[in-house]
Amino acid sequence: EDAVRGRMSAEDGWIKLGGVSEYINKINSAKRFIITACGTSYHAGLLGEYLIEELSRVPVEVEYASEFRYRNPIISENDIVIAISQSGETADTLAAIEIAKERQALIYGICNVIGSSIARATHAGSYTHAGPEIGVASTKAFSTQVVILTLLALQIAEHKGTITTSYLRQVLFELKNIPNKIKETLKLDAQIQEIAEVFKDATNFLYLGRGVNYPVALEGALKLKEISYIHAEGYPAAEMKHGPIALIDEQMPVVVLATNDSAHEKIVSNIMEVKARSGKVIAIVNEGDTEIAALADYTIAIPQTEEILSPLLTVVPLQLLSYHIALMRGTNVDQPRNLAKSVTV
Ligand code: F1P
Repeated sequence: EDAVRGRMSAEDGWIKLGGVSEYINKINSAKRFIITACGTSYHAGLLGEYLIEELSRVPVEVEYASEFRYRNPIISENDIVIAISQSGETADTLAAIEIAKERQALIYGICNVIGSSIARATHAGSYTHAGPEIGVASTKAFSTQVVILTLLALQIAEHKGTITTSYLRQVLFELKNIPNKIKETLKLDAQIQEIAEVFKDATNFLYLGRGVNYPVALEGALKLKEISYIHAEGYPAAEMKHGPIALIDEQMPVVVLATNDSAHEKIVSNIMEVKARSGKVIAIVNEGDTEIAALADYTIAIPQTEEILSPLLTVVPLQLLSYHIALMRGTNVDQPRNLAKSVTV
């Protein structure tokens, strides 16, 4: 709510991100964005690519900062580099910023911790105001990073005229409903706990998503790995047939993000492919989607929303699923082994 409050008004379609006014013309007229981050923040960045390209038609590249920093990336002074970090202290992301700065790009930071090293190293940016992340694994930071990237994409799109005013108003209006819809989604906790009980001893999980829900599939898999130490992979649903399908048998739980209206039929056929190989499907669907509910072994029905905003809801059941499985396996969900809150080396 904080990330939205004070920065937009659904009534008049006006959007203003905090901390960007000085550079607003440069941001609105950027020829290319390069997004760099690590872990969960990288997944938010990948979603940022889908949002910015879809809405504003400006090209976006996304790369792990841990790779970007060690190669010789092509960056020019006309690029805007968006660096995303919850802690604001991740060494790889800081190093990537330094490279981009040497090449005279404008650096836009999206950080949660006020006054952090990354926040200080950037030229402009927005704080996520997610509040302290108590656990090591990022959760609410992801949601707020996505809100900022959505507002940024809408702002550029409005400036470029690539979306209509009525569409802009519709999305902003719905964005204000998202906190309540997240509260509704959190009420599914008991049902998700029951599903966790069924799959807590699984040794592998597959997560599938399309479009804006592909980065959410990656994030769901990462959360499971981070806190319950189960091997999990996220894939674009359509990529399954190019390899991972070989892994599917009755031992393989497959979490399918199935809320995208624009790809409903294709998601149905992905689920049928999994079922034909005896995989166990846990589908995240829109309330009222009886077609997918009839195919899946387990269905988690969440409130309907605008497709581009759906990751703000679909990520929640995946976080809860990882949380309950981790608790049942007796791992420390706040302080997982081998993980640090800020990876400063
Ligand atoms: C990046 C990150 C987190 C992850 C873990 C290790 O941190 O990969 O996403 O959950 O805490 O670090 P940050 O740059 O977003 O602070």
